[in-house]
Amino acid sequence: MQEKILDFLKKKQEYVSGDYMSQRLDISRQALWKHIQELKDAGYDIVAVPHLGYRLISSPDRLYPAEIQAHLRTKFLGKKIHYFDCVSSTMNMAMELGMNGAPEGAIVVAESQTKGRGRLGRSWLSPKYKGIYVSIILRPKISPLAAPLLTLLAGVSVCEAIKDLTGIDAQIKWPNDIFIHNKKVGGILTELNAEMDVTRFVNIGIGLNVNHDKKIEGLHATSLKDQKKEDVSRVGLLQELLHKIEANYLLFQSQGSAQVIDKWRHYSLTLGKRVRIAYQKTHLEGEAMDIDTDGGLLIRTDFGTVQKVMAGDVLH
Ligand code: BT5
Repeated sequence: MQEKILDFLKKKQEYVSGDYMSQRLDISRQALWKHIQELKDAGYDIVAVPHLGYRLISSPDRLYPAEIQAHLRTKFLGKKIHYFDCVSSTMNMAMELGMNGAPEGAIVVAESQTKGRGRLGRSWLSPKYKGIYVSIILRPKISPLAAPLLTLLAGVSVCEAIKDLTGIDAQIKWPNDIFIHNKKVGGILTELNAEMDVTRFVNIGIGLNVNHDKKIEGLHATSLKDQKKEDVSRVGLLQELLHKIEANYLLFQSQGSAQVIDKWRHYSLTLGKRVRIAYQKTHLEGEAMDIDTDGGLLIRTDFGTVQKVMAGDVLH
């Protein structure tokens, strides 16, 4: 009901009479008033003037499903949104939903996380109403070995969405870090549920610093606001991000990984650099030459050999 009321108010952008809305929605004036109060509590600035009715002054920058879906240009991504004000980790929720048969394209969005996580048990700082913390459930018909490609696909989509919405050039540090001017602005965590050579579902978790103020708890990090010197619409960014991920995913499914990898090369911060890669207890040094068709990073070592790494932390 509240979505319908918002619809009326957003379409008109001026006063809408209470009588008109209650008639059209087939509810009493009192029920309408109650819904309006609830919308105000949720952060919508709505004024009421006798004889004129209600008018929406502004909407909060909250990642409410109705706000995200209002102008969402996707076919299936984000059609089902699980929204939380606070959650341990959107990855935990997505894993549970995936196990319980959630459809492809369902997403979990949170305004904050108490146990947001990165790779290898590292944590992801997720202050309230500042960032985007989202997990996307996909059910691709791919071998589990191809799952790293989805991390690259998500990275490309994040850079494209940031560029389109803010004009800022972001780059990807292999495999999953998003950087702006050499500071980390976002990260991607891909988790897989698979059996032998069958992928059941893949959860892509994306964390992005959007309206964080300059200092992010001593990390060498940045946010879009820090870069742009103004607030960025989290709703707008998430809509754009979902749109890009869906487009790249459809491209990947219909034509394979080549185009996504090409785009990745364009955004890469790693290729051509001398790198040191730490994976478990081993280290490898050399020049980051290219990305292989399966998403692995090809390193030319000092001995002239080429080695492929599929996971690890890169030091440029
Ligand atoms: C990542 O891991 O960068 C993946 C982060 C994925 C977070 C999303 S949020 C939605 C979804 N739900 C989750 O619980 N997770 C996903 P990694 O490459 O391991 O980097 C982790 C490191 O980044 C930490 O050890 C910190 O040094 C740094 N870090 C933590 N929070 C940060 C932040 N907000 N901004 C920049 N750097 C951060």
